[in-house]
Amino acid sequence: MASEVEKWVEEVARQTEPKAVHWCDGSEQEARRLIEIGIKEEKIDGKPVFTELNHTKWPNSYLHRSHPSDVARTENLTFICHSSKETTGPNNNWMAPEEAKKIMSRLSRGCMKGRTMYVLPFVMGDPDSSSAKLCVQVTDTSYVALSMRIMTRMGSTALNRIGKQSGFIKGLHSIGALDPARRFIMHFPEDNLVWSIGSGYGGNALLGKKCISLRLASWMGFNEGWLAEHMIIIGIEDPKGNIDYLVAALPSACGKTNLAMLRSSLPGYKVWTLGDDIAWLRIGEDGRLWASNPEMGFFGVAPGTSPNTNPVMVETLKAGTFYPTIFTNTALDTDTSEPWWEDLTSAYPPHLLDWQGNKFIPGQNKAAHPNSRFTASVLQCATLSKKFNDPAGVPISGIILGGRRSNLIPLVYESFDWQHGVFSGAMMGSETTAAAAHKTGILRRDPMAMLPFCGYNMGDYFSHWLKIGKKLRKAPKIFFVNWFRKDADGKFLWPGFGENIRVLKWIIERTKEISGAKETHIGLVPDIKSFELDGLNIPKENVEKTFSIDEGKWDNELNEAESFFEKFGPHMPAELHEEFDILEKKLKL
Ligand code: SAT
Ligand code: MN
Repeated sequence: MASEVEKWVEEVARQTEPKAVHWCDGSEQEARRLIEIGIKEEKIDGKPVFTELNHTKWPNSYLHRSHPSDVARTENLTFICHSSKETTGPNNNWMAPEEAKKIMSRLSRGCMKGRTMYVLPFVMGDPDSSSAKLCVQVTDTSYVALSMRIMTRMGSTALNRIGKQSGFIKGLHSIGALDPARRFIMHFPEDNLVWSIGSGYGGNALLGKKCISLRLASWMGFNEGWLAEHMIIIGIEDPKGNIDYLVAALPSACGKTNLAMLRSSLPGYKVWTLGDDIAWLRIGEDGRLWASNPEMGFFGVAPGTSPNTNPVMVETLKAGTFYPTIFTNTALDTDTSEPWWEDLTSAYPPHLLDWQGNKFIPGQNKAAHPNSRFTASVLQCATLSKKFNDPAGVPISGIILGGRRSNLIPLVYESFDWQHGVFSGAMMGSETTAAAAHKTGILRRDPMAMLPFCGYNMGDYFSHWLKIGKKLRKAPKIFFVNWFRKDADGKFLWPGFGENIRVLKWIIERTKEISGAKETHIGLVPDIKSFELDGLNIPKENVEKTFSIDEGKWDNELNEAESFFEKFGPHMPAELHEEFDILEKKLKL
């Protein structure tokens, strides 16, 4: 008898009409074949899917150029299709499930004609962990199939586990006509289904990423008592060899990957990497919060990644072996067949093709697309934590939330308690980046860096955070960071990158109550005496400036937060309104 998966795959094939169906086993041989297909056979918009790069300098790496209209997540075409609009909330685009399915069925009819449908069975999370989720995605492009093999635990092991059971998470993806007018990324939380058509790019197409691990998983977490968050997971080793674990949420393209692989400027301190994008957080039997990364790969922003800003990532990208490394929409050095992007080297190589494959002329445009990406396995990362594959995850001492703010928000501060931390996270704002297709540099509220990824009403999401806090017997402290504060001349006040270890050190010491802090209206900022300044080559006054609170300038922040909170009406927990009133009173005194 056909299993549940086989039946579903058959049904999808009947609808999409591929020329062949290939069940992926995740083997190296299969990956080689996918690459060959992408180089020699499959075409997207008349162009090959992969170009081979210089394997001496960048082993097993390939360049992919996506359609020029398809270079970032498209939030306006992303929908949550729950039967209740109210449950979906004003933070999501909503469509009734029946209507959405009608549209998607129409767009999907025969959409894989002439193409191969790849069936990708995968597990999100360690297969031996009770929190792992079994998933199957179908796709009609070798780029997505190969990328999913890097990004998830994909192949026969997953398929065996899925076996004949029902209840696996389904992802149906087709690049369709690659036409923005016929592009949708639809989520059906009640059916455990993501249906995406018309885009081959990143978060729109690698469905294990934002669609499953955040939008669907956040809803599952709400119902099952855990949290799916847009967070990195890191271990900080001190000179004595103690390791403390932190999670940190930052919006896309705000330095999460750099923080996840930070090379410390302080002697004796080391950062161990467990994840650079997504964390699933559960309450352990010991009453602490435990984190694990459901993914297996990095899908990071290339521009700005350099031997100075993130040497570990550059080394990771050059360590392609069993898993290939894919570059998407970077430039190409035609003399050496190497990938290139802004800041990788200080000068432009003499002969470059830009991200669209045209001759690059400096000064006219960007060589690499600002949201160009790399895809690489975590197993290539020299700083990968030994705990990465621990089914239990790691116990968390502190939660960091942050955004990109040119002014107002201090380099680091600590919330007074869990409820105050959730409130401060709920009113968090960030300037938009190129990770999504919209105008960049606009300030928008982005609570917990989850605005584009919370799969249900964000008012209920805040209540869920409060509830989790009450259940934790030893709740981690909640901190806020902002690496991006500028001075009056528009220059960054804080050097960032490897120096961020000083902020992490203060945070860890605060979780152990061994470093000092000063109380302000918004939270606790470092007491300069307990902040590590040794060897830092910026004046102490500048550091103090990064901690400063301009109490007179918070009017706009309060107004924006107030109207943001209002959107959620009765779903907004009363506790956060109370916190708002307290802060407003303090700031207006
Ligand atoms: O395009 S993705 O959503 O996968 C990456 C990101 O925006 O963080
Ligand atoms: Mn992300």
